[in-house]
Amino acid sequence: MKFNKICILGLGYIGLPTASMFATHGIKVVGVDTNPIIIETIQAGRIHIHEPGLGEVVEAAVNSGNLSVAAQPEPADAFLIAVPTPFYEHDFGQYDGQTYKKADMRAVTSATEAIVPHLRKGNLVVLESTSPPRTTIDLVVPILERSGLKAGRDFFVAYSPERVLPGQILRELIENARVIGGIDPESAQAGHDLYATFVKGEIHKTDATTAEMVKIMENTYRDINIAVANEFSRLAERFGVDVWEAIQLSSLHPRVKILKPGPGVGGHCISVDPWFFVECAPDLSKLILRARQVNDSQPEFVVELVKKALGSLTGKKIAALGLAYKPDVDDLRESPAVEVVHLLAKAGAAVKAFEPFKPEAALPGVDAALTLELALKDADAVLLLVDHTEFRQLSPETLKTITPARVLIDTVNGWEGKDWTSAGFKLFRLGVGK
Ligand code: SAJ
Repeated sequence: MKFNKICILGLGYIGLPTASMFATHGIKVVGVDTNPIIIETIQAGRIHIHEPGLGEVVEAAVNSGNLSVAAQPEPADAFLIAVPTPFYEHDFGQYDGQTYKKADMRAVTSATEAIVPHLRKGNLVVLESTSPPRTTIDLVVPILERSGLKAGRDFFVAYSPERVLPGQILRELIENARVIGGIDPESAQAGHDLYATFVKGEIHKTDATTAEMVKIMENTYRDINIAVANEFSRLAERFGVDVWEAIQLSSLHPRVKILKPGPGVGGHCISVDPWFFVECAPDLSKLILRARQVNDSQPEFVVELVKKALGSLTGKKIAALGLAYKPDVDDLRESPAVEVVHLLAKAGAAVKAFEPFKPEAALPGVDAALTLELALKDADAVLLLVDHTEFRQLSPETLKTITPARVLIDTVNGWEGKDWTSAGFKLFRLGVGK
């Protein structure tokens, strides 16, 4: 199948890079977003997210004349839906005495509805947003059929999960293997033909529900593996062991690769997607639920560590370094670092946070400093929450000159291996009971 024009709904971390990829590979792309600020920003040749190399690609796409942006979709050969699927903040499910989070599918629903008036015979519609199993056939197809056309007979529908890692999106979009699940084999083939425009990795065809499940399985697998690492950090403290050393030694085994403990699991993927299984089949997802609970409670474990390091939290001035959900990104969504800051403040500490990738971020309940120096200037303790390169590279000598604090708490093993003691610091590390 040949595609001359496509419409991409949702210009976030996935939609915008994907739109630019198609546009720089010769396809006319209309990028659609409901947020007028995003539309204005891209029209002005700028971007609203931090992702290495993305600014240049978007600029090239806009300059080529192939990428335009709009508030509403318009007729096209294919429509791609890449809108967020978060969970509800205040609406929970209950199963067997346990609380679980529920997917908020309103953005997928309204993006699909917006396509209906423009849907024509022979079109392809692809859902990319991570979604609970069966969303494509149970939610998307019935909405599209309100057009009077029949899915499978008059138009193609597929699900294709994005699997790119924030920080490496552009490379992974091209190189990663891609899974395309069609509601029938013809739809899978149409999806294959679309992505073959720029994907260099293998493209595997399957059915839509398998493709949905593949995506959630990948992130659930990672979540469970991080949960066990976090549980190991708690056990190591109890047993007087350095978890980082124990992980390194365990990972010498040819079939063992333990992930890293830390302040918890954040972002809009791994901390969200496993809930889609729990919500749809709580009776069958008990390990998955438990792993979510372990990772979600890790910020409390960090607060206990800070309390141990400082004796008490009341009135203590703590400089919290990093608010992003992981190193060297500007994304603060579902960030465990933010949760730690909230919990410390609730426990009576005076926390000044600094996030180098978004110093001006205004988050409720977070007192953010505009510079590292301002965060550190009269601190009692320094708490390393994100392993940003900029923080890892701080030397004891430099830190000594910009803060009076002599207590350091490292939750990400970013400061191991430096001689903090000679510089007069006392270093507490997460998962270290020695
Ligand atoms: N984390 C740990 N320990 C680790 C690894 C990660 O605590 O050893 C934490 C991070 O600090 C962060 C969270 O987990 O808070 C998630 O970070 P991540 O780098 O593991 O993953 P994401 O959320 O940035 O991207 C994931 C990726 N999925 C997998 O690796 C299976 C990516 O390929 C997906 O495309 C993305 O989710 C997504 O969009 O679903």
